[in-house]
Amino acid sequence: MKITNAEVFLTCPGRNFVILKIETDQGVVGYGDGTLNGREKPVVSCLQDCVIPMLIGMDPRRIEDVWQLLYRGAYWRGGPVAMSAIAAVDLALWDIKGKMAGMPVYDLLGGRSREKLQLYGHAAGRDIAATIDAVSAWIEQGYRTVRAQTGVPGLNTIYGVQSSSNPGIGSAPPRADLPPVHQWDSDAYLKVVPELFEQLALTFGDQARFLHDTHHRLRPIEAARLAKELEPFHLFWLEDVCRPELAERFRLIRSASTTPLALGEVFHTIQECQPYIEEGLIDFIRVAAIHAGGITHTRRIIDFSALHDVRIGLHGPPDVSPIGMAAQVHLGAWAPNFGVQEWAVFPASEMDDVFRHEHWIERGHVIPSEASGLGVTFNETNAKKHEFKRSYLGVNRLMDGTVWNY
Ligand code: KDG
Ligand code: MG
Repeated sequence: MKITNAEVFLTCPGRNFVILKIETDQGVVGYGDGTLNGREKPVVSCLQDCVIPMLIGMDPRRIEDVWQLLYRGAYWRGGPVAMSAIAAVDLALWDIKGKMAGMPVYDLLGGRSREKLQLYGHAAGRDIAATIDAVSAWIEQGYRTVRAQTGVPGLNTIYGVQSSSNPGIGSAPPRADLPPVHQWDSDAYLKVVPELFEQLALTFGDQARFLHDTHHRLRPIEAARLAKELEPFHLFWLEDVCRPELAERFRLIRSASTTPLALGEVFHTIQECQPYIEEGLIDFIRVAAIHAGGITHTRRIIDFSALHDVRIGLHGPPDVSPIGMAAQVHLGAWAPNFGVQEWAVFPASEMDDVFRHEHWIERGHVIPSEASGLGVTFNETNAKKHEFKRSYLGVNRLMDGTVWNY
């Protein structure tokens, strides 16, 4: 069996996505996702200029060999662009294998460990009262795990708030084609977050467990203080309290409290995850299959995490396409150490013209389907109608103008 052709689709049905199609001489076709938010075109180039020429003529059944060739055989290993490109190939090959076997991918991984996967949704508001309203809406839909973010007095913009329930709070870019600029002040933030979770605990009691994403903005000593102050509210997790480059600085945060910690959405390899998992510095690993080398490599990270009693909460923002999300549904259906799955609600109705998935959502859970492969159909004709629009993640600046972690 041979790969005969591969084609990249850069489509924007409301958001930009990089989708790879792999064709075979037996007529079976697979689709993968290699979307890298704000850096989509470098992945397209990596696929078209470096990866696809190597794939043609290879046996698509040899997923491991293809993976090793693209990773180990490249000399320049790792990094977001290459690992997203490898992920696109890997997902397409698992899709092909599943379609050939007439089985869903989770069956190829070892079968389902559960009937349904618990999801969490994003609740956000300009202030605490608005966040409480947004949380209520999720609980009414049956969600029992909800991410809660709130506006911070004194800051006109903050991560996580502008993109969901309160579009008005987001910042305008200096020019429409440049990244939006956000403000950051750790003191103001640290004042409001414990207040948010106190109010949530008073309002909702045991009806839901809450998560919160600091998006890498605190210093370790500030992060330790936050984790400690949130301890009484028993969060499901506190996410990305600091940039993860220096694992040893997490010891301070870990030793300060029992608030569960999650991190890893910016990791691409098992080696980056290793110190956090091995030393028990986190409770949940957050890699995205489409940024961490696909199903093949993410499965290794999951197995390694299970060995160290770390659960998975794979990254599932709206910049992971329905194909990437389906891959995570299969991984989560199989993983013995599944924790929760982040679930983005895609705002654009054009999304349905392009992607149709077989899994379905019921009362805060995703139910995996029995469809073969990844279980997502991709409408190429419609995808071509939605042209790529350059867009950026935000840029963060301290109140004096200094660039800070986004
Ligand atoms: O592209 C970056 C986003 O995916 C990220 O900002 C979302 O932090 C995020 C999350 O937890 O969903
Ligand atoms: Mg995050």
